[in-house]
Amino acid sequence: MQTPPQFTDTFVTIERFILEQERNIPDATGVLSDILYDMALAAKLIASHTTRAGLADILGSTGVENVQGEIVQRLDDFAERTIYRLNDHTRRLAVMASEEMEDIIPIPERFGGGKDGKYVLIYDPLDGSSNIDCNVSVGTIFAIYRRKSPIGDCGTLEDCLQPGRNLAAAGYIIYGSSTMMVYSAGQGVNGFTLDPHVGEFLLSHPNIQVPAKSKYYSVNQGYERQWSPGVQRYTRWLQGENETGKGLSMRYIGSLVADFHRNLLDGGVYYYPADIKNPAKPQGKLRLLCEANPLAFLVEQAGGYASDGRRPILDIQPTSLHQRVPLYIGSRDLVEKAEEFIREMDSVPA
Ligand code: P6P
Repeated sequence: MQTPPQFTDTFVTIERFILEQERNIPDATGVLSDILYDMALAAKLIASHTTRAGLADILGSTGVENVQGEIVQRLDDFAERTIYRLNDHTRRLAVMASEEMEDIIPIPERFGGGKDGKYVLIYDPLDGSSNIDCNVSVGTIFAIYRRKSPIGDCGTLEDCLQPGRNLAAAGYIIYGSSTMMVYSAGQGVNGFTLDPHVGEFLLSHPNIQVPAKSKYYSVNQGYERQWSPGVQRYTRWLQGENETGKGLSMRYIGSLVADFHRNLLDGGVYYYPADIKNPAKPQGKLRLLCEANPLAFLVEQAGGYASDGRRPILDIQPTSLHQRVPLYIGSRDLVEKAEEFIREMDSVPA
């Protein structure tokens, strides 16, 4: 019987895989590997709570509003604290930034103040957390850069405001029917599934590539009237108003990591367009630094593409920590088609 494609014939833990990949980098010191190990540990700790959210007294919200104006759920508060506490003392980081925190997160002076940290960690501790109470998959997204400021100084905002092209590594964890960690350090994209009985992430999706044939498009069509004419026409094109007369199925979970993960494995496009009628969301809802950039890095490593509708996400020079950006991400041909319609039909930048 053929081995199912999602399983390999040898058990490779994420720790061993990270170590083997490190051996391919001549001047590697192991610091990036250690950060990736710690993200895998954070994933296990967070997963141990997401699977019990309905039972433990962790369900529901804190009643506190975050910098995005969203009510912080207890679970994303736990995820935030877990990632911070795993990384604040390791002397590997110059500085951190989180979707939940308004400003950069300095490394405490008692742990060196970030002066000897080589890397920068930017993360969304629990994306899609508004879905927690109805048991929909949620996810953690992370991006790792090399610092730009000199060793010996504390990390800075400029260390965080780097284009996605500079990423050293990026990944996400999806807490769903199983817990998976998917990451890339620039040598392709690999997926690891958590075996909760042994507490190990095992390689289950080696060398992920976006399929040539797409199955899905993912967008919240409830906002269709607020999109530009080019995006409205693009959506009809995806539905079958095209030379083939064939359309894609629509799948939209409303949890970015879950929608992205499905399209990465099955082929398709996720998009969150600019909202031309809502001054609160002129650039859409998603954040460049902790959502668009890390996923754009991953999708390009997997043969796909990510755009803001006019240019590659990875080429955008960030100007602020929480800046939002329209996002079109997934199969390259579908994302480039969105750019084509926007270029042809939307005179001003989307
Ligand atoms: P809407 C979740 O809040 C999130 O940031 C993404 O995970 C998700 O794709 C999007 O927002 C859903 O937004 O406006 O469609 O509910």
